[in-house]
Amino acid sequence: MKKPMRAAMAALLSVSAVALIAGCGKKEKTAAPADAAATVAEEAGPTLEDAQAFVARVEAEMAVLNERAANVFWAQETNITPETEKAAAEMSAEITKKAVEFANESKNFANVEMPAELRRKFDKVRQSIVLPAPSREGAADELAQITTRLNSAYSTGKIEFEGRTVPQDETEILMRQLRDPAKLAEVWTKWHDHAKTMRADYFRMVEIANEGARELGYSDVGQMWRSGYDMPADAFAAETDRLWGQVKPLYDELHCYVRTKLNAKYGADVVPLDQPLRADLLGNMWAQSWAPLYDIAKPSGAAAGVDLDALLKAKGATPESMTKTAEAFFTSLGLDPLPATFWERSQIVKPEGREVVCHASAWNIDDKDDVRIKMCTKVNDDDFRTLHHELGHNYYQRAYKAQSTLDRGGANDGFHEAIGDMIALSITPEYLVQIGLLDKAPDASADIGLLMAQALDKVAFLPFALIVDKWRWQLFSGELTPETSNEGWWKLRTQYQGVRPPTERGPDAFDPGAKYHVPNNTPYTRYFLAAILQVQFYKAACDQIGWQGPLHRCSFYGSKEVGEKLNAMLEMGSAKPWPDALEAFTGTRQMDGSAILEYYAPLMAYLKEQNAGKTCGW
Ligand code: X8Z
Ligand code: ZN
Repeated sequence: MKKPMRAAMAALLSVSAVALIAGCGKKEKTAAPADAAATVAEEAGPTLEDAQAFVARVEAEMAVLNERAANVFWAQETNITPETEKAAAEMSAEITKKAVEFANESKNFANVEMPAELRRKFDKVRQSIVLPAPSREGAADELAQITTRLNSAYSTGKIEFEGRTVPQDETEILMRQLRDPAKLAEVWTKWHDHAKTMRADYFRMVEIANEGARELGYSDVGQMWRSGYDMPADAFAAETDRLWGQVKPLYDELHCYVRTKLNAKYGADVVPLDQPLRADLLGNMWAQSWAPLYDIAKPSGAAAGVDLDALLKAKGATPESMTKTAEAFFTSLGLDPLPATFWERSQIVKPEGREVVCHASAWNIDDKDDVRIKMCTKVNDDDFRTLHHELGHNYYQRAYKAQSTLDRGGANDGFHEAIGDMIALSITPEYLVQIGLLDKAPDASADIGLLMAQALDKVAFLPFALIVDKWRWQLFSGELTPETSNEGWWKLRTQYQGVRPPTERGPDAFDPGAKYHVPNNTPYTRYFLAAILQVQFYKAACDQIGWQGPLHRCSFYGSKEVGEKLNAMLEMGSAKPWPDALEAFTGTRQMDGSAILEYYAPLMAYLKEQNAGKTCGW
C-alpha cells in the first residue's frame, strides 16, 4: 500500500520510508515558512467552510497521488534496479513535500471551531507522514534519497557463509535451521555487520526528519509517532508499559523455562543459567519468535502436538495453495473472495533473476479493489501464518474503501496488524481436520504442547515488539546519540527480552539496522498492540460463537456471525476513535492483556511448576 497520509498505514506497506501521503497538485513550492503562512491565514480568518474545502482538496489530491505512488513503489519493491530506485526516490520526495505542505497549511485552521470528526481529519493531515522533511529547499529530496537507499540496502543485503552468497531472506532460514552455536553466531554476526553499511545514512535521516517534525510542532519524530492514538503521546507510552506489565510475568516464566532447556542442550558454557540468553540460539535472527525451538523446548512427556510445518510439506502444499487456504478462512466468514486481480498481480513467490523486497507486505493500490500481497513465500508454518496476516490487511483495506480518503486506515495501526493474526489463532487442530490437513485432532493431553508451540512464537515476541520503538523514541529524542545508540539497543534488549549478542558489538555497530522495520522506517509499536489486540479480538469472536472449551482450542472458522461483526468494525476504518471500533467488536473500550493470560493459563501453571526451585531472571 503505500498508503498514505497516515503514519499508521504506511506500515502496512512497507513504504520506502516515508509514508506517503498524497496530493498531487503540480504547484511550485512557495517555500513560505509555515508560521508565516499561518499568520496570513489567521488574519484572513478561515471559516468552517474553508476548513471543509481544505480537507476536501487534500483528500482529492491524496487519492490521486497515493495511487500513482503505490504503482511506483510496487514497481521498485518487486524489481530493484537503479531506474526503479530513482523513480521511487523521486516519488517519495514528491509525496513528502506534499504531505509537509498540507500539514503546514492545516495549521491555519487551528482556531476554527469545527465538529470533532473534522478536527480528527486535521490531526490526520498533520500525522500523515512517517518521516517528515522540513520545508527548506532540498531537504525532502535528500531524505527521499536516503530512505530509498536504506530500503534497497536492507533487502539486497547478502552474507558469505560456507562458501556461498546468502541473500537476506535465506539468512532467516539459516537461523531457523542451524543448531551449531558457532555457525549461528557466524550468520548472526555477518548479517548484523551488514547493517553497518546503513549506519551513516540512518543517523543523517534522523536529523532531517526530526527537523521536519519540529517544524510541524512536535518535539521530535518519536513524539509524532506516539501522537496517532487518540490520546496524548505520553499517555500512549504509559499505556504500552501498562500492557507490558500485564503480560511480563508470562514472558519471564517462558524465558526461564527455555533457558533451562537450552542449557541442557548446549551446556553451561554456551547457556549459563544466570545470564541473558544468546540472541542467536533462539531460532530467529532477532530472537523475536522462538517457534523453531519447539523440538528443544517441548514439554517432556507431553503428547505430540501438531507439526503444521510437516503437515504442509507432507500434503504437498504450495505457496499458492497456502494463500488459497488462507483466503478460504475469510470467505468462510461470509466475506467476499479476493478479486481476480489479486491472483494476477500479487508477488506470492520470490521471482528469479531480480532483486526484490522479500519482507512480506499487503498493498492497496487504488483504494478500491486492486489489493495485492508481496511475499517470498516458502512452504512452512511461519509463512502460512504470515499469509493470513497479510490477507487480514487486504480484507481490512477493502472493507473501508467506502470511507473518505483520510478515514481509510486501521482504527489504529495495531488494529491493522491484528486482524489476520486473530484469524490465524483459529488454526487449531480441529480446524486443520476440518480442512483436511490433519486426520485427527489430538486430545487434551496435547494441550501443553500446543500452548508451548504458540507461546514460543507469540509470548516470546512481546518484549521485542515493545523495544524496537522504545529504542527509536530514545534516538529521536536525543536521549541516545549515534555513539551510544548500539549500546542503548542492547540495554533495552537485555532489560526487556533478556538476550545478549553472541559476539562483542563495538560502538560502530548498527544492530537495530539488521531488522527490516528500522531501515524501512516502519513504526513497530503497532505489532505490540496487535499482539495484545489479536487475542482480545479472538476471545470476543469465541464468545460470539458461544465457545465453552479452553480458549486456545476455539476456532470461529465458518461463523457468519463473527464475519458480520468483524466486517462492521473493519468498515469503520479510522473514521472513529479506536476505542469506538474496539467496542463495536469486543464490547470494551480498553486494550487489555488479560485475554492472553486466560489463553495461556494452563501453560503458565505448567511453567511455574517446571521453574520451581530454579533461579529465573538475568
Ligand atoms: O512485518 C510484519 C508483517 C508485515 S506488516 C510481515 N510483521 C512483523 C515482523 O515481521 O517483524 C508481522 C509480525 C511482526
Ligand atoms: Zn502487517
